[in-house]
Formats: sequence, structure tokens, C-alpha cells
Amino acid sequence: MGWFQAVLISAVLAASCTASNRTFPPGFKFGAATAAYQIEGGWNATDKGESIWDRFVHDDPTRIPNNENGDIACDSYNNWERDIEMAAELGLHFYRFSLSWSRILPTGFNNRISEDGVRYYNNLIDGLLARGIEPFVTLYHWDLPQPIQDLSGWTNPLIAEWFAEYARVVYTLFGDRVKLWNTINEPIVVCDAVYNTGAYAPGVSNSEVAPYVCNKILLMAHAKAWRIYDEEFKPKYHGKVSITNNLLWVEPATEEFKELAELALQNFGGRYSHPIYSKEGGWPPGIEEVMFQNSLKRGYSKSQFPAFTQEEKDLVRGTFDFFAFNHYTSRYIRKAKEGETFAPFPVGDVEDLDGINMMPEGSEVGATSWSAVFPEGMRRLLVWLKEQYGDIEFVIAENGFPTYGGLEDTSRINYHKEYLEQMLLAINEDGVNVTHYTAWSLMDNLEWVDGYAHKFGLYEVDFTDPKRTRTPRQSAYYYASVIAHHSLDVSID
Ligand code: PNW
Repeated sequence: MGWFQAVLISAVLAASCTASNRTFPPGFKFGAATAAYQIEGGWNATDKGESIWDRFVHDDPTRIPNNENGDIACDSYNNWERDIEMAAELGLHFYRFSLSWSRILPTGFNNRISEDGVRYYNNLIDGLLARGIEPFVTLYHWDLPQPIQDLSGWTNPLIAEWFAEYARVVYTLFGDRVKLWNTINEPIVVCDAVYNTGAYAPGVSNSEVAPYVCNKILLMAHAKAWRIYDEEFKPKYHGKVSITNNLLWVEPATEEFKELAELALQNFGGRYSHPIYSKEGGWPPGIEEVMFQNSLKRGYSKSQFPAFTQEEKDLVRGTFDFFAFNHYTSRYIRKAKEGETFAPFPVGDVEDLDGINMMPEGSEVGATSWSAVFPEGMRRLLVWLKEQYGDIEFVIAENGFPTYGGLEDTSRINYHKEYLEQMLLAINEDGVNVTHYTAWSLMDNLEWVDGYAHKFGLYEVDFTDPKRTRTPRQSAYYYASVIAHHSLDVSID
């Protein structure tokens, strides 16, 4: 079925339905997302610098199954016009992509700006705008310049300045056209997942100190980058900047674990949200005490969880224009039993809380082992966020489901439909102000250490074809219909 027929058929169906909870609020926006290292390729094109992911996969090619890596990926470095065309075919209001820091600043620092890197992103931004699609730009989606990693990366407090300088370069280059910004994607992965496991770039493993030091430094980096925009660029460009957290929804396994579940939410989401979005700033309730006790238990003389000075608290507090988050899945939590071992992150590790995360019983799991489907989690999370941080604007910056391939992706269609239903309930029944929804991902891409076998794309990418041909899946037609009719009452049959 072509795009025209798909949209026409669903238009007829939509016309017969009355407005209800299945219709999105006026002005609600839909997008799709990707990230630089996962799609671009061109890892050493012209003067691009080396990133930690380049180093990680080249140092030991067996880190990703089948020796896969992002050297070519979807070759979006060359295929950017097709990417824009796909965004237009879907009728996206915005396209969320990330910038490769090393493509723009080959040394990681602002002493040298790559003309080729600037040309690449100018083409992409201008091409999107020419089709009426808004660019939603993430400054950092995990591909740190290697020279900065050589100086200890996210555990060196000076990175806050270096990141802020990079942000200033980027706002200066693209701020006249880009109005929606994200500083950092999923800090919990950058700090907790990386250092707890050593399984992601830069491959450094240190679970008792590094995640917490990184947590605070990363928030400082975000805050400085936000303030630069707010003071120097917002008055002329009127854009908005935020950070994107990865939020897992956590339910208590039984009533007795209610407090534990709340603490898990604070540990998973609150550590990267409370310092920014709460009225009082600083770490979320309960967390500092837990970390202090853990440090003593592990033999340290004081807490390895860094405190904020009042000045630092004030610097970080309020550095948002909206609340962006990625949400995929949920867990039930209970206390660990004597001697029980803890699974590492992504979503298993709550060792600091002596908790065990369990998959929601009976839920469908996609290609990736963590991807349990639990649509109610989306609504409960949104309600919790509003209770925690107030009646602010919420942007869903990623939501999606992994398959092993094929164009008939009913499971992905159902996932988006059910999560969108729950989001609509949160908007209509609970009064949560959600303004954007983003599907992960526009196309199949390098799913980090899971390689190319785990597919999140609305478009299939043929990775055996040098042209990296992209083909729409059933879910692409479905999503295009939802967008065209601004409603979930659509069909593509
Ligand atoms: C996100 N979890 O990571 C990232 O932003 C993307 O780069 C990635 O490709 C996508 O989701 C799919 O994995 C996640 O444990 C990491 O629930 C962990 C989780 C979810 C998303």
C-alpha cells in the first residue's frame, strides 16, 4: 500500500468517529528520534575526531556481536536526504536527532570547528525546515570525544566547562534555526549503566564511586549549558532547552514494598530530576542517607555520594524549559532475600536499595531482554511526575519496541497504540500537560552493544546493501495515519 492510499483509507475511518479520548489535543506534536553514533557512520570522514564509541569498538571488535560497529551504520552521513524524506512521508512535526560532538569539534574543545561537520548538520537542519519539520537537537547522546575521555571524561569536574563551551558553539552555529534543544540523553546510562557494568564505552568499570561523581558533574554540565542558552541566546532566538531522562516505572511487588518502590523511583529518576525540577533543588528525599549507609557498609569513612553546596544547588535548580523523558518499560520491586545476587543495569540494578526488580508478569517482551510491555506504566509515570515536579510541560522524547525484523510489525503497532492510549488518559483524565510524543526510532540502527539484530525502526534498513536502503514497515503507515488524523481511531488495513 502506498502512502496516499494508507492516509486516504484511514481518513474515511476517522471521519466516522466522534472526538473522544482517542483524539490528541490541538497542537500536540509527533516526532521520531535517532542518535548520531547509531545512524551516521562516516566515523572518520574528513577531520572528524575519534569518539569513545569509535575507540571502544575498534579496540576490541568482539564487544558487539558479529564484530558489528557504527563505522557505517545507516550511513546517514551520506543518506541524510533520504532521512528527511522519511520524516516527511510520516508527516512528522519534528525530528529528534543528536549531534556528534567529535564531528563538530574534532579535538573535543572549541579551538577547532570542523567545516565538514557544520556543513553536514546545516544540510540536515535546512532540509528538515524546508519540509516543515522542526529539528529537535540533542547535544550529547553518549559519543564523548576520546580526548576528553583521556582526561577522565564525565568524572572530571572540568567537563562541565568543556561541555558548556561545546554547547555555546552549537547554539551559535544552529540557534537561529533550532528552537528545541536537549543537553544530554539519559544521564543514568552515561553514569550508572556505563560505570556499573563497564559494558558500554568507554569500558571503565567502577560501581562504588564513579556513577555518583558522574551524576553530580553531569548535572552541573547540563546546568551550565542551559544557563548559557538562557542568558545569551534565548532573548534573540526564543528556543527551549532541557535534559532527557530515562524513566522506568516501578510498582511495589506487594503493599509492604511501597516505600521501596518510591525510593527506587527516586533513585532511578529522581537523582537526575529532583536537583533540576524540584522547588527546593538538591538530591531527592532519602537518597543521600541510603548512599551514606552504603558507603559505610562498603568500608569508606564517608559518603561516596557527593553533596551539593548551596551555590551548586542554586546553579542546577530550575534549569529547564520543559521536562523531557524516554520511557520504555516497567518493573515490580521487592526486597532482596539473604544472599540473593543483583542483576546489573539497565533495569535490574537496585543493589544500592537492596531491592530486586522483576518483570511484570505475563507481559510481552521484545527482542531486547529488558523490553517488557506495560502500557499502564506510561500513565502512572506521568501522574507521578506531575505530583513530584508540578504542572509543567512534559515531552516524551523516546518510546518504542524492539523486534528481530520483518515489515509486518504488529507488535510494534500495538505497543505504540497502547502506550499512546495511556498517554491520552494521563492528558485527558489526569490533566497532565504532555505536548510531544517521539517514536524510537525513525529507522533500524546500531542498538549499541546489542548490534543490528535488535530493530526499533519504523523503517527497516537493509544493512547488507551498501546503499542502506530504507523500507517502511506496517508501523510506519500506522504512525503516519495517527499523525495525519491526530487521533488513534485509524486503521491501515
Ligand atoms: C535508549 N531500559 O536507551 C537510548 O536513548 C537509545 O539510544 C536506544 O537505542 C534506545 O533507548 C533503545 O534501547 C535505553 O533499560 C536504555 O529500559 C535502557 C532502557 C531503555 C532505553
